[in-house]
Amino acid sequence: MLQLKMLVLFFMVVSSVFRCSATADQRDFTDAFYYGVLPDSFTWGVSTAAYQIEGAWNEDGKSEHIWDRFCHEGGHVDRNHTGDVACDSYHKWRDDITILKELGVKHYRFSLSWSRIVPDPTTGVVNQAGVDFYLNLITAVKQAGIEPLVTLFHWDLPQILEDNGSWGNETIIQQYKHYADVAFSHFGHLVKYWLTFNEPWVVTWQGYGIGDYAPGIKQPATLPYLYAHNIIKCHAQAWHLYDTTYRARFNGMVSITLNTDFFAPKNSSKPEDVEAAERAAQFSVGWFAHPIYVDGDYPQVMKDYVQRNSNTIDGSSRLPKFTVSEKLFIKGTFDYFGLNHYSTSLCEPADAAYQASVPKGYLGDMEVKLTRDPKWRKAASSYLYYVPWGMRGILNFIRTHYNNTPVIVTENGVTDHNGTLHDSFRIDYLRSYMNELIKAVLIDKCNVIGYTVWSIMDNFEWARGYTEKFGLYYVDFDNPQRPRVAKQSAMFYKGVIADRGFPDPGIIG
Ligand code: GBH
Repeated sequence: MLQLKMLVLFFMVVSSVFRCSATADQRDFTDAFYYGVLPDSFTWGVSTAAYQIEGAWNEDGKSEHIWDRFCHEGGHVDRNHTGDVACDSYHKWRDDITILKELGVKHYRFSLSWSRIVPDPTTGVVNQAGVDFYLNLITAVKQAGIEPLVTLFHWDLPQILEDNGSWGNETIIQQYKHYADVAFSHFGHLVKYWLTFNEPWVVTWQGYGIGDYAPGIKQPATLPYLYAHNIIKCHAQAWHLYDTTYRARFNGMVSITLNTDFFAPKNSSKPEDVEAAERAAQFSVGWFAHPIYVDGDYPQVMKDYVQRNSNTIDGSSRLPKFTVSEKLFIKGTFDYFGLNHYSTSLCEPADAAYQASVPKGYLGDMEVKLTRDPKWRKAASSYLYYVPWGMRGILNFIRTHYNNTPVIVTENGVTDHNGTLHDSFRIDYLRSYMNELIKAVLIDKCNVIGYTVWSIMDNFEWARGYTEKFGLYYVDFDNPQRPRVAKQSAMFYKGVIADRGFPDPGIIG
């Protein structure tokens, strides 16, 4: 018995030593609150996306898209909620302008719905009502003194394209380019910041790998890689189109927004954990960022690991290859780096039990066991652990891996279930994440030029319906008027914007 106790004690001591060393370099990212302000040129904003706020799913010539279908099918979304009405921004966009002005933001990020503008991309006919809706919105945003930051594609693929072979059918590249052309030609004179895609990782992995997002397809070994390949080509086409045809006239910036956790080694004194963290990052953000920001091709470690896990008869890899001319075409197709960041994961090499627990394919190919520290605070969303130092970590990752490209954080925010107006946890989250961003800029010299809160108001949170709320403003989804009501966090963020960050209280006034 005594021996057993000694053994237990021994393991406790050993594991506590490991814990200390595990957080050694993470402690660099957890130092005290830092007072500092950002330059006037830094842009502060809020974010939304078409399907999450607009409603009017079948009005004025809009066609059905994959999220309409997914929601209407039933069985995919909590409580079978849909975006049929959502915040009704299609009709109430003037109310959105009112709260944007109230917050004092410098930019407003929203997305265009392909299905409104080109309802049938196989014919390419433009729907004037869809163009007019966005022209009114963009004009009003500009008149309010706010810069629109426009996402071309935030997940709402026209259903007809899904039925036509989805992102696997190469004709989608010309169809996407045509849609981008329509958007640039109609709105380009008013828009300074463009994004081609929101989170291709989520589109391909959650849509076609694990299938918890529309269209709900579960092919984790093949489709994410095949579809990502064409999405990258679509992105490059749109960027070149802007570069050759519109840049001289409009002088805007075109990029893509990538979502990523910060990937930290579980134990930073173990080289294999450090390596696992790098590999996880290359499989996540690097999958898209390496071709676009580095050399036109996937990260070498990703090519190696997918190859060795492919086990194909002919020895080929499940990861497709770019031709030499495609690489040249893709490399450098950016004007800034769009980053959506919410949380952090801990990394170590995958063991057999972990490999057996994940779907064979993308996740298994990575060979990294991803975990969360149980001590971290959790938001209402299952993936959203509150790890402020991860913001500083991921911004430094981008600085060192992508040549300190200018970054706009295009999303960051936190959830609850009830949408309380007294959202002190959201103030705490945003305050500490923004503070880490300010440290990254002022101490580490990361080239961050903008920050955007997800979201200005509670909205349709995809497979979670209206059960998880991210808003700075509360929306009552039982009230047909959908009034927008400021939470405490809205007034907090307004203050941060007015102060340009966190001025040292010693020098206020
Ligand atoms: C963003 O996605 C979206 O752009 C936005 O529309 C959305 O409303 C917002 O964030 C809040 O969710 O490892 O299987 O648990 C966030 C992207 C979604 C990526 C959840 C990670 C968890 C995948 N994240 N996902 S899983």
